Amino acid sequence: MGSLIVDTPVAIGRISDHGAQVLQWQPSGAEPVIWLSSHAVFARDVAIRGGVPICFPWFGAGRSGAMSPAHGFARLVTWPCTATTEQDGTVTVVHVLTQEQAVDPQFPYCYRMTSSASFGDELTLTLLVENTDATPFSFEVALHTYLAVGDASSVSIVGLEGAEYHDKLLDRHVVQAGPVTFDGEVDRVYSSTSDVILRDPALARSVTIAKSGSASTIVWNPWVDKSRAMADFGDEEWRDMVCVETGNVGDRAITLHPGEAHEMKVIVSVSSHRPSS
Ligand code: TA6
Repeated sequence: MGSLIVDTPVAIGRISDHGAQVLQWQPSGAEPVIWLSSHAVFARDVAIRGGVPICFPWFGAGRSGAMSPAHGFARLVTWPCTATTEQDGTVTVVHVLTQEQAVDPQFPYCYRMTSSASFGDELTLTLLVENTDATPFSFEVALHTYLAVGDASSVSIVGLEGAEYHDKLLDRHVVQAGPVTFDGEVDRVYSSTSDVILRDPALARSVTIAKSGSASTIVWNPWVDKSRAMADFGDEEWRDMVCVETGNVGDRAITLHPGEAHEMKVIVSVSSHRPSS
């Protein structure tokens, strides 16, 4: 399970061939922006807890609720790394996955997924899905981004005001009023194409998640009980992270006809509120 380390004057980063999963990103002068559990397990067929897992071809248990493994197979397999380039301190790493490396009877199609991760003063992740089959297929996809925060109970997310979301805990559809804040477990799928900003007063910074090709934003924090129930998640680590995920899930799933492709992109950037020393 190889991984590539990025260390330039512009940024530090790390990406694993396992799932083509970003594990670390820290632009120069900033605290780490991507969170990785200290209890993460690195093994075949195991999802790495943290970073930016790629969920494909379904999200969670899928629209039927019966799909397994959770969040699909793409994050559980080794993706061939096809290119690594560097320009002015920004390093871009490309991985490609096809049915040659990963196939599942629940998704019996020919496909090509190209993941591009650029580690610079911003983190730019691009996911291109191509239908290389002779028949149409539908899929869900998400970049399940774990953001490092100073204290989840004090962060707020702006940009989702007025958006409808499926509250997975209550199994109800609700309209978001005001910023998203956390005083317990949160697990919501928003129908939104908007960029969002996570405000983190404990780290005196804001993290912007700008996106294209995505109609779903998923927000998750497991809080205390669920953190304690997960073996690969520290009991108190819920305070150190918030997931703001970029995807197309549920009724926003994508259908591609033969030869068609869909691109989803997210650009993560950080701005400090500390008075300049
Ligand atoms: O993105 C939120 C979510 O779907 C939650 O329901 C929770 O299951 C989380 O993903 C983590 O899923 P995982 O399979 O990585 O443990």
